[in-house]
Amino acid sequence: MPEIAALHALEILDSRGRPTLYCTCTLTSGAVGAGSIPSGASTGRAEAHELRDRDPRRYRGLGCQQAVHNVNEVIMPALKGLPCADQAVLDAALIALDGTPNKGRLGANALLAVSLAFARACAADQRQPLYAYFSALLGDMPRRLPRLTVNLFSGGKHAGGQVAIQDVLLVPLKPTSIRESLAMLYDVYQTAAELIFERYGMRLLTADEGGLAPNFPDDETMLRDAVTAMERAGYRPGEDLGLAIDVASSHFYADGHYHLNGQNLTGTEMIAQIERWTRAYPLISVEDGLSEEDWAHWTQLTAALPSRVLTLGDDLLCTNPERIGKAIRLQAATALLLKVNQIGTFTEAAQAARLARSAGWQIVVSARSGETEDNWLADLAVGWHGDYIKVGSITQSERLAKYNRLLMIEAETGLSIPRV
Ligand code: 2PG
Ligand code: MG
Repeated sequence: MPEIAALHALEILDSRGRPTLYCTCTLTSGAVGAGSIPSGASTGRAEAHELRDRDPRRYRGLGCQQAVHNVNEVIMPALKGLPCADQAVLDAALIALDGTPNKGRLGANALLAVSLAFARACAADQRQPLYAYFSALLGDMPRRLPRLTVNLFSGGKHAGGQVAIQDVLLVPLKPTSIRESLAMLYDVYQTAAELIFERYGMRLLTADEGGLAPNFPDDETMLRDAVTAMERAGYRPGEDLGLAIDVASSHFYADGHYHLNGQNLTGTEMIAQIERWTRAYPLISVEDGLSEEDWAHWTQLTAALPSRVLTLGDDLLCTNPERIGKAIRLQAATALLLKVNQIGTFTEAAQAARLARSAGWQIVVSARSGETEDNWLADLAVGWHGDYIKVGSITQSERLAKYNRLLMIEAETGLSIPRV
């Protein structure tokens, strides 16, 4: 049974230059694991608490020194020597030590950094790849590779709000390998960059996750330009490639209305708008089409969308088993966006994944807009048989680290992406 010999956290910087945590875990067997954790910008209100120092003189309040202190001075002494039969025992100890419903005392960032470093140390101890360790947490074996969903255009909180919709993503439908998917995506991304230069005079300047972010005149133009880029690159929209959108509408919802392109839409009007988009464009998934507390309309949206289109909950669900349970009861979604740092430990995220599967939902394993060069998300998506993975654009090393890891897993396992 592994025992923790040492835990050590360090404040490092993420892809936006903001502090985050890197943590190392050493087991008494000598096995060592380490990892770093991401951070969101368009966060859901129900997310577990990310502990920041709030000292405006340092990193504008975003420092993580307190969270580092919590790992090194609170969690380490409490867990040192604790026999950890498995991930569930470790995570339960972390949750008990924190003692709050939202990880508000020690910080979800402190807890997840430890949960991740321990997972890597156990995988090393058992001499297995991280994806195999993750799949064992679900009592399963890796079976498939996830389909890629890759940011093409960005707006909202990831691009200074020039349009309301946060992300338009490309989804390769034909390829059954990561290798072919990436080659296709590169083609379309570069074609789109040329198109954007031609139409908006904007060079290849990118948003937080590498999406192109010109001054689109309105939201729908993002969808239209995405289809044009696909066609110009020689692909058939809806056959070779589809589209996904992260509407992130909690962030433009106020006073019971959706403030989209100068209009004030009611929930019913917003649903009609989205439904129209799904008919006009090759959409396969709509994430956060409605605000995080607009539960009644979510049920109507799920009923209104054609079955080929996922009603995907991010801010709505926050990878939180209680909220997922409620959404299942209300038939308010058909897919879970899984972000481990929204809940804080791998054990709770696994519970969220199991629950989603039990309802027949699909799972999209997702990165955050603030990422590091760590690549554990690729292992997680394979280990938990994510139907999709969402990492950002095909640019910037913190994104490519995950695609490159998927390429390595693909070569090592011979697994493929199931045909649509
Ligand atoms: C999202 C994510 C990733 P953030 O909204 O789905 O795109 O953004 O990490 O900023 O919450
Ligand atoms: Mg989202």
